[in-house]
Amino acid sequence: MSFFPNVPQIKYEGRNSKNPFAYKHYNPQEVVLGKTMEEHLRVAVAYWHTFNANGTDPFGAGTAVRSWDSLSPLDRSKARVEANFELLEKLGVQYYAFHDADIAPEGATLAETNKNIDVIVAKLKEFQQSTGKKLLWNTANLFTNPRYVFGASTSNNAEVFAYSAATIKKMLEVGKELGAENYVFWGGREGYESLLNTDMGLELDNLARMLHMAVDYAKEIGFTAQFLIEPKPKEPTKHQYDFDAATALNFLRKYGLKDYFKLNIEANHATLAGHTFEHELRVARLDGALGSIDANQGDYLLGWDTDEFPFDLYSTTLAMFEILKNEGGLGKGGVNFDAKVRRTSFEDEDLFFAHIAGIDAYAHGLKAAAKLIENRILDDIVDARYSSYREGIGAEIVAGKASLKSLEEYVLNKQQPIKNQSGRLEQIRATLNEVI
Ligand code: XYL
Repeated sequence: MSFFPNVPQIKYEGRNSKNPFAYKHYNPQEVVLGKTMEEHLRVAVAYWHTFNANGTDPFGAGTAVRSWDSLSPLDRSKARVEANFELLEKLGVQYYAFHDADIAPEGATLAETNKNIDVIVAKLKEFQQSTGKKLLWNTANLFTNPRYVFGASTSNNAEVFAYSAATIKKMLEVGKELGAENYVFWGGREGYESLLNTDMGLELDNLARMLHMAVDYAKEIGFTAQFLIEPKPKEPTKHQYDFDAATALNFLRKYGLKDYFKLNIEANHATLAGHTFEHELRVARLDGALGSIDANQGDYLLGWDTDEFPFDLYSTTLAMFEILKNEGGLGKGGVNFDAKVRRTSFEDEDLFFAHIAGIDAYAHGLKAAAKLIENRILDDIVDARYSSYREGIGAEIVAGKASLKSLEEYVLNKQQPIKNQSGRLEQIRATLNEVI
Protein backbone atom coordinates (compact mmCIF):
# COMPACT_ATOMS: atom_id res chain seq x y z
CA MET A 1 0.00 0.00 0.00
CA SER A 2 1.21 3.49 -0.82
CA PHE A 3 0.61 6.53 1.37
CA PHE A 4 1.70 8.91 -1.35
CA PRO A 5 0.40 7.36 -4.57
CA ASN A 6 0.54 10.64 -6.50
CA VAL A 7 4.21 11.20 -5.78
CA PRO A 8 6.82 9.77 -8.13
CA GLN A 9 10.45 9.00 -7.31
CA ILE A 10 12.19 12.39 -6.93
CA LYS A 11 15.29 12.62 -9.09
CA TYR A 12 17.82 15.27 -9.99
CA GLU A 13 16.86 16.97 -13.25
CA GLY A 14 19.03 20.10 -13.13
CA ARG A 15 18.20 23.77 -12.81
CA ASN A 16 16.24 24.04 -16.06
CA SER A 17 13.72 21.38 -15.08
CA LYS A 18 10.15 22.59 -14.62
CA ASN A 19 9.10 19.37 -12.87
CA PRO A 20 8.01 20.25 -9.31
CA PHE A 21 8.78 16.65 -8.27
CA ALA A 22 12.48 16.96 -9.17
CA TYR A 23 15.63 18.29 -7.56
CA LYS A 24 17.13 21.26 -9.39
CA HIS A 25 20.38 21.35 -7.39
CA TYR A 26 20.59 18.24 -5.22
CA ASN A 27 22.42 15.64 -7.24
CA PRO A 28 23.38 13.10 -4.54
CA GLN A 29 26.35 11.54 -6.36
CA GLU A 30 27.82 14.82 -7.68
CA VAL A 31 31.25 15.41 -6.18
CA VAL A 32 31.88 18.79 -4.56
CA LEU A 33 35.30 19.43 -2.97
CA GLY A 34 36.14 15.74 -2.88
CA LYS A 35 32.91 14.34 -1.41
CA THR A 36 29.50 13.61 -2.87
CA MET A 37 26.63 15.93 -2.06
CA GLU A 38 25.01 13.07 -0.20
CA GLU A 39 28.12 12.64 1.96
CA HIS A 40 28.36 16.37 2.69
CA LEU A 41 24.72 16.89 3.59
CA ARG A 42 23.60 13.61 5.19
CA VAL A 43 20.01 14.80 4.85
CA ALA A 44 17.46 13.71 7.44
CA VAL A 45 13.68 13.95 7.67
CA ALA A 46 12.22 15.03 11.04
CA TYR A 47 9.49 12.59 12.03
CA TRP A 48 7.55 14.99 14.27
CA HIS A 49 7.00 17.73 11.72
CA THR A 50 6.43 15.38 8.81
CA PHE A 51 4.23 12.65 10.27
CA ASN A 52 2.78 14.07 13.49
CA ALA A 53 2.16 17.78 12.86
CA ASN A 54 -1.14 18.69 11.26
CA GLY A 55 -1.09 22.46 11.14
CA THR A 56 -2.63 23.10 14.56
CA ASP A 57 -1.84 26.58 15.85
CA PRO A 58 -3.04 28.46 18.97
CA PHE A 59 -5.99 29.83 16.99
CA GLY A 60 -7.12 26.89 14.94
CA ALA A 61 -7.36 23.15 14.48
CA GLY A 62 -5.22 21.07 12.17
CA THR A 63 -5.68 21.63 8.46
CA ALA A 64 -3.81 18.60 7.15
CA VAL A 65 -5.74 15.34 6.94
CA ARG A 66 -3.46 12.32 6.62
CA SER A 67 -4.56 8.85 5.66
CA TRP A 68 -3.42 7.43 9.02
CA ASP A 69 -5.43 9.88 11.16
CA SER A 70 -8.52 7.68 11.55
CA LEU A 71 -6.58 4.63 12.83
CA SER A 72 -6.32 3.56 16.47
CA PRO A 73 -3.22 4.96 18.26
CA LEU A 74 -0.90 1.97 17.81
CA ASP A 75 -2.03 1.31 14.23
CA ARG A 76 -1.54 4.99 13.47
CA SER A 77 2.02 4.73 14.77
CA LYS A 78 2.63 1.68 12.58
CA ALA A 79 1.21 3.43 9.52
CA ARG A 80 3.50 6.40 10.16
CA VAL A 81 6.50 4.06 10.11
CA GLU A 82 5.49 2.82 6.66
CA ALA A 83 4.80 6.37 5.46
CA ASN A 84 8.22 7.45 6.78
CA PHE A 85 10.11 4.85 4.78
CA GLU A 86 8.05 5.52 1.65
CA LEU A 87 8.82 9.23 1.95
CA LEU A 88 12.54 8.57 2.53
CA GLU A 89 12.63 6.23 -0.48
CA LYS A 90 10.82 8.66 -2.75
CA LEU A 91 12.97 11.61 -1.66
CA GLY A 92 16.14 9.54 -1.97
CA VAL A 93 17.07 10.58 1.57
CA GLN A 94 19.08 8.25 3.83
CA TYR A 95 18.31 9.47 7.36
CA TYR A 96 15.47 10.28 9.73
CA ALA A 97 15.19 11.54 13.32
CA PHE A 98 12.54 11.21 16.04
CA HIS A 99 11.46 11.74 19.66
CA ASP A 100 9.94 8.82 21.60
CA ALA A 101 6.56 10.58 21.61
CA ASP A 102 6.58 10.86 17.80
CA ILE A 103 6.79 7.15 17.15
CA ALA A 104 4.53 5.51 19.75
CA PRO A 105 1.53 6.38 21.93
CA GLU A 106 2.08 7.03 25.62
CA GLY A 107 0.64 4.42 28.02
CA ALA A 108 -0.74 4.75 31.56
CA THR A 109 2.68 3.87 33.00
CA LEU A 110 6.21 4.17 31.70
CA ALA A 111 6.27 0.36 31.41
CA GLU A 112 3.26 0.53 29.07
CA THR A 113 4.78 3.36 27.05
CA ASN A 114 7.99 1.36 26.71
CA LYS A 115 6.02 -1.64 25.46
CA ASN A 116 4.45 0.49 22.74
CA ILE A 117 7.87 1.86 21.86
CA ASP A 118 9.27 -1.65 21.57
CA VAL A 119 6.57 -2.64 19.08
CA ILE A 120 7.35 0.34 16.86
CA VAL A 121 11.12 0.09 17.26
CA ALA A 122 10.97 -3.52 16.01
CA LYS A 123 9.10 -2.28 12.94
CA LEU A 124 11.52 0.61 12.39
CA LYS A 125 14.41 -1.83 12.60
CA GLU A 126 12.87 -4.15 10.03
CA PHE A 127 12.36 -1.24 7.65
CA GLN A 128 15.88 0.08 8.25
CA GLN A 129 17.26 -3.34 7.40
CA SER A 130 15.18 -3.81 4.26
CA THR A 131 15.72 -0.27 2.90
CA GLY A 132 19.22 0.59 4.19
CA LYS A 133 17.86 3.84 5.68
CA LYS A 134 19.46 5.03 8.93
CA LEU A 135 18.66 6.92 12.10
CA LEU A 136 20.57 10.21 12.29
CA TRP A 137 19.43 10.81 15.85
CA ASN A 138 16.79 10.09 18.39
CA THR A 139 15.79 11.91 21.53
CA ALA A 140 13.28 11.95 24.37
CA ASN A 141 10.36 14.37 24.38
CA LEU A 142 10.60 15.80 27.90
CA PHE A 143 8.35 18.80 27.33
CA THR A 144 4.88 17.93 25.94
CA ASN A 145 3.33 15.94 28.78
CA PRO A 146 1.96 18.17 31.63
CA ARG A 147 4.35 16.48 34.10
CA TYR A 148 7.08 18.63 32.50
CA VAL A 149 5.34 21.90 33.34
CA PHE A 150 8.42 23.00 35.34
CA GLY A 151 10.97 21.24 33.14
CA ALA A 152 12.46 17.73 33.24
CA SER A 153 16.02 17.61 34.67
CA THR A 154 15.50 21.17 35.94
CA SER A 155 12.07 20.61 37.47
CA ASN A 156 11.64 21.54 41.15
CA ASN A 157 9.99 18.11 41.52
CA ALA A 158 12.38 15.17 42.00
CA GLU A 159 9.64 12.74 40.86
CA VAL A 160 9.80 14.42 37.45
CA PHE A 161 13.60 14.23 37.44
CA ALA A 162 13.35 10.49 38.10
CA TYR A 163 10.75 9.94 35.35
CA SER A 164 12.89 11.92 32.91
CA ALA A 165 15.97 9.86 33.77
CA ALA A 166 14.07 6.63 33.13
CA THR A 167 12.79 7.98 29.82
CA ILE A 168 16.28 9.00 28.69
CA LYS A 169 17.57 5.54 29.69
CA LYS A 170 14.99 3.90 27.46
CA MET A 171 15.73 6.21 24.55
CA LEU A 172 19.48 5.52 24.82
CA GLU A 173 18.64 1.81 24.55
CA VAL A 174 16.40 2.52 21.55
CA GLY A 175 19.20 4.57 19.94
CA LYS A 176 21.56 1.66 20.39
CA GLU A 177 19.02 -0.83 18.99
CA LEU A 178 18.48 1.27 15.87
CA GLY A 179 22.14 2.27 15.42
CA ALA A 180 21.46 6.01 15.91
CA GLU A 181 24.54 7.98 14.93
CA ASN A 182 23.75 10.80 17.37
CA TYR A 183 21.57 11.43 20.39
CA VAL A 184 20.12 14.91 20.92
CA PHE A 185 19.35 16.78 24.12
CA TRP A 186 17.22 19.80 23.33
CA GLY A 187 16.32 21.66 26.53
CA GLY A 188 12.54 21.58 26.03
CA ARG A 189 11.33 23.29 29.21
CA GLU A 190 14.77 23.36 30.86
CA GLY A 191 14.66 27.02 31.81
CA TYR A 192 12.60 29.26 34.03
CA GLU A 193 9.82 31.79 34.05
CA SER A 194 10.80 33.92 37.03
CA LEU A 195 13.72 34.02 39.46
CA LEU A 196 11.24 34.84 42.23
CA ASN A 197 10.54 31.12 42.74
CA THR A 198 13.57 29.51 41.08
CA ASP A 199 16.74 27.95 42.49
CA MET A 200 18.82 28.45 39.36
CA GLY A 201 21.96 26.96 40.90
CA LEU A 202 20.25 23.68 41.82
CA GLU A 203 18.47 23.48 38.46
CA LEU A 204 21.72 23.86 36.51
CA ASP A 205 23.53 21.38 38.77
CA ASN A 206 20.69 18.89 38.21
CA LEU A 207 20.81 19.37 34.45
CA ALA A 208 24.51 18.49 34.59
CA ARG A 209 23.78 15.52 36.87
CA MET A 210 21.31 14.15 34.31
CA LEU A 211 23.74 14.57 31.42
CA HIS A 212 26.50 12.80 33.40
CA MET A 213 24.10 9.93 34.10
CA ALA A 214 23.35 9.72 30.36
CA VAL A 215 27.06 9.68 29.48
CA ASP A 216 27.66 6.94 32.04
CA TYR A 217 24.75 4.81 30.86
CA ALA A 218 25.69 5.13 27.19
CA LYS A 219 29.17 3.87 28.13
CA GLU A 220 27.68 1.05 30.16
CA ILE A 221 25.56 -0.25 27.27
CA GLY A 222 28.14 0.49 24.57
CA PHE A 223 26.03 3.14 22.79
CA THR A 224 28.60 5.13 20.83
CA ALA A 225 26.41 7.85 19.26
CA GLN A 226 27.69 11.42 19.34
CA PHE A 227 25.81 13.30 22.08
CA LEU A 228 24.50 16.72 21.02
CA ILE A 229 23.12 19.69 22.96
CA GLU A 230 20.72 21.87 20.99
CA PRO A 231 20.73 25.49 22.15
CA LYS A 232 17.62 27.69 22.06
CA PRO A 233 17.14 31.01 23.84
CA LYS A 234 13.41 31.04 24.57
CA GLU A 235 10.15 29.20 23.86
CA PRO A 236 8.64 27.38 25.54
CA THR A 237 10.24 28.88 28.66
CA LYS A 238 10.98 32.57 28.83
CA HIS A 239 14.64 31.91 29.56
CA GLN A 240 16.07 28.61 28.33
CA TYR A 241 19.28 27.48 30.03
CA ASP A 242 20.97 26.47 26.75
CA PHE A 243 20.48 29.98 25.40
CA ASP A 244 22.97 29.84 22.54
CA ALA A 245 26.15 28.03 21.47
CA ALA A 246 28.44 30.07 23.72
CA THR A 247 26.21 29.57 26.77
CA ALA A 248 25.87 25.83 26.14
CA LEU A 249 29.63 25.42 25.69
CA ASN A 250 30.33 27.30 28.90
CA PHE A 251 27.87 25.04 30.75
CA LEU A 252 29.48 21.89 29.31
CA ARG A 253 32.94 23.11 30.32
CA LYS A 254 31.93 24.13 33.82
CA TYR A 255 30.42 20.71 34.54
CA GLY A 256 33.17 18.57 32.97
CA LEU A 257 30.95 17.49 30.07
CA LYS A 258 32.74 19.18 27.17
CA ASP A 259 34.50 16.01 25.96
CA TYR A 260 31.24 14.10 25.58
CA PHE A 261 29.09 16.59 23.72
CA LYS A 262 28.96 18.56 20.53
CA LEU A 263 26.23 20.97 19.47
CA ASN A 264 23.23 20.57 17.20
CA ILE A 265 22.76 24.10 15.87
CA GLU A 266 19.33 25.09 14.62
CA ALA A 267 18.95 28.04 12.25
CA ASN A 268 15.72 29.40 13.73
CA HIS A 269 17.07 29.07 17.29
CA ALA A 270 20.09 31.13 16.26
CA THR A 271 17.97 33.98 14.97
CA LEU A 272 15.72 33.84 18.05
CA ALA A 273 18.90 34.35 20.10
CA GLY A 274 19.67 37.46 18.08
CA HIS A 275 22.45 35.76 16.12
CA THR A 276 22.84 34.72 12.53
CA PHE A 277 22.91 30.98 11.88
CA GLU A 278 26.49 31.27 10.66
CA HIS A 279 27.50 33.01 13.89
CA GLU A 280 26.30 30.06 15.94
CA LEU A 281 28.01 27.60 13.59
CA ARG A 282 31.26 29.57 13.81
CA VAL A 283 31.16 29.64 17.63
CA ALA A 284 30.63 25.88 17.69
CA ARG A 285 33.26 25.22 15.02
CA LEU A 286 35.94 27.29 16.75
CA ASP A 287 35.42 25.16 19.84
CA GLY A 288 35.57 21.85 17.96
CA ALA A 289 31.91 21.34 18.83
CA LEU A 290 30.00 21.63 15.56
CA GLY A 291 28.14 18.33 15.49
CA SER A 292 24.99 18.57 13.40
CA ILE A 293 22.41 21.07 12.21
CA ASP A 294 18.66 21.46 12.35
CA ALA A 295 17.96 23.04 8.99
CA ASN A 296 15.06 25.45 8.96
CA GLN A 297 14.40 29.14 8.83
CA GLY A 298 12.59 31.69 10.95
CA ASP A 299 10.69 34.77 9.91
CA TYR A 300 12.35 38.05 10.86
CA LEU A 301 8.93 39.69 11.20
CA LEU A 302 7.78 37.14 13.77
CA GLY A 303 9.26 36.55 17.20
CA TRP A 304 8.77 32.81 17.53
CA ASP A 305 10.12 29.53 16.23
CA THR A 306 8.30 29.24 12.88
CA ASP A 307 10.44 26.27 11.72
CA GLU A 308 9.98 26.98 8.02
CA PHE A 309 11.65 24.92 5.37
CA PRO A 310 14.80 26.88 4.47
CA PHE A 311 14.84 28.84 1.23
CA ASP A 312 17.23 31.72 1.99
CA LEU A 313 20.27 30.98 -0.17
CA TYR A 314 22.48 33.50 1.64
CA SER A 315 21.91 31.66 4.86
CA THR A 316 22.41 28.17 3.38
CA THR A 317 25.57 29.33 1.58
CA LEU A 318 27.12 30.83 4.70
CA ALA A 319 26.02 27.82 6.77
CA MET A 320 27.61 25.42 4.28
CA PHE A 321 30.74 27.59 4.30
CA GLU A 322 31.08 26.95 8.04
CA ILE A 323 30.36 23.25 7.59
CA LEU A 324 32.94 22.88 4.80
CA LYS A 325 35.48 24.67 6.96
CA ASN A 326 34.74 22.38 9.89
CA GLU A 327 37.25 19.55 10.20
CA GLY A 328 35.48 16.47 8.83
CA GLY A 329 32.41 18.50 7.82
CA LEU A 330 29.38 17.37 9.77
CA GLY A 331 31.09 14.11 10.80
CA LYS A 332 28.42 11.85 12.29
CA GLY A 333 25.91 14.70 12.11
CA GLY A 334 23.72 15.76 9.24
CA VAL A 335 21.30 18.30 7.84
CA ASN A 336 18.08 17.45 9.66
CA PHE A 337 15.05 19.27 8.28
CA ASP A 338 13.50 20.31 11.57
CA ALA A 339 10.91 22.16 9.54
CA LYS A 340 7.19 22.04 9.02
CA VAL A 341 4.98 22.84 6.07
CA ARG A 342 2.94 26.01 6.51
CA ARG A 343 -0.58 25.53 7.88
CA THR A 344 -1.81 26.56 4.45
CA SER A 345 0.21 23.77 2.74
CA PHE A 346 -2.00 20.97 3.97
CA GLU A 347 -1.87 18.41 1.17
CA ASP A 348 0.33 15.30 1.32
CA GLU A 349 2.29 16.42 -1.74
CA ASP A 350 3.36 19.56 0.15
CA LEU A 351 5.52 17.33 2.39
CA PHE A 352 7.53 16.49 -0.72
CA PHE A 353 7.61 19.98 -2.23
CA ALA A 354 8.81 21.31 1.12
CA HIS A 355 11.65 18.81 1.40
CA ILE A 356 12.64 19.33 -2.23
CA ALA A 357 12.77 23.11 -1.62
CA GLY A 358 14.84 22.75 1.53
CA ILE A 359 17.22 20.11 0.19
CA ASP A 360 17.75 22.12 -2.99
CA ALA A 361 18.41 25.26 -0.94
CA TYR A 362 21.17 23.38 0.90
CA ALA A 363 22.60 21.82 -2.26
CA HIS A 364 22.66 25.28 -3.85
CA GLY A 365 24.33 26.65 -0.73
CA LEU A 366 26.88 23.81 -0.78
CA LYS A 367 27.90 24.57 -4.37
CA ALA A 368 28.12 28.32 -3.70
CA ALA A 369 30.14 27.77 -0.51
CA ALA A 370 32.51 25.44 -2.39
CA LYS A 371 33.10 28.23 -4.94
CA LEU A 372 33.84 30.69 -2.14
CA ILE A 373 36.39 28.26 -0.74
CA GLU A 374 37.96 27.10 -4.03
CA ASN A 375 38.49 30.66 -5.17
CA ARG A 376 39.57 31.77 -1.70
CA ILE A 377 37.12 34.67 -2.01
CA LEU A 378 36.48 35.24 1.69
CA ASP A 379 39.80 33.72 2.81
CA ASP A 380 41.82 36.21 0.79
CA ILE A 381 39.75 39.11 2.08
CA VAL A 382 40.17 38.00 5.69
CA ASP A 383 43.89 37.24 5.24
CA ALA A 384 44.53 40.69 3.81
CA ARG A 385 42.48 42.35 6.52
CA TYR A 386 44.56 40.79 9.32
CA SER A 387 47.94 41.03 7.58
CA SER A 388 49.19 43.43 10.27
CA TYR A 389 49.48 40.41 12.60
CA ARG A 390 51.91 38.60 10.32
CA GLU A 391 54.77 41.05 10.61
CA GLY A 392 56.33 43.61 12.93
CA ILE A 393 54.51 44.44 16.12
CA GLY A 394 51.46 42.28 15.15
CA ALA A 395 53.65 39.18 14.79
CA GLU A 396 55.13 39.92 18.23
CA ILE A 397 51.63 40.19 19.76
CA VAL A 398 50.52 36.91 18.23
CA ALA A 399 53.74 35.17 19.30
CA GLY A 400 53.10 36.24 22.89
CA LYS A 401 56.26 38.35 22.94
CA ALA A 402 54.54 41.67 23.63
CA SER A 403 53.47 43.23 26.94
CA LEU A 404 51.62 46.40 27.89
CA LYS A 405 55.03 47.97 28.52
CA SER A 406 56.58 47.00 25.19
CA LEU A 407 53.46 48.12 23.35
CA GLU A 408 53.46 51.46 25.13
CA GLU A 409 57.06 51.92 24.09
CA TYR A 410 56.07 51.08 20.52
CA VAL A 411 53.20 53.59 20.24
CA LEU A 412 54.17 56.37 22.61
CA ASN A 413 55.85 58.72 20.17
CA LYS A 414 54.13 57.62 16.96
CA GLN A 415 52.45 60.36 14.98
CA GLN A 416 48.60 60.01 15.14
CA PRO A 417 46.08 59.24 13.71
CA ILE A 418 46.59 55.54 13.05
CA LYS A 419 45.68 54.70 9.46
CA ASN A 420 42.91 52.08 9.03
CA GLN A 421 41.70 50.55 5.77
CA SER A 422 38.12 50.22 4.58
CA GLY A 423 36.31 46.95 5.37
CA ARG A 424 34.78 47.09 1.85
CA LEU A 425 31.63 45.37 3.02
CA GLU A 426 29.38 46.55 0.18
CA GLN A 427 31.89 45.38 -2.39
CA ILE A 428 32.17 42.00 -0.65
CA ARG A 429 28.39 41.62 -0.58
CA ALA A 430 28.24 42.36 -4.31
CA THR A 431 30.85 39.63 -4.91
CA LEU A 432 28.80 37.22 -2.80
CA ASN A 433 25.74 38.01 -4.93
CA GLU A 434 27.72 37.02 -8.02
CA VAL A 435 28.78 33.69 -6.47
CA ILE A 436 25.33 32.67 -5.21
C1 XYL B 1 12.15 22.54 19.03
C2 XYL B 1 13.40 21.75 18.76
C3 XYL B 1 13.18 20.26 18.78
C4 XYL B 1 14.50 19.54 18.79
C5 XYL B 1 14.41 18.14 19.22
O1 XYL B 1 12.37 23.90 18.94
O2 XYL B 1 13.96 22.14 17.55
O3 XYL B 1 12.39 19.87 17.70
O4 XYL B 1 15.14 19.60 17.56
O5 XYL B 1 13.87 18.00 20.47
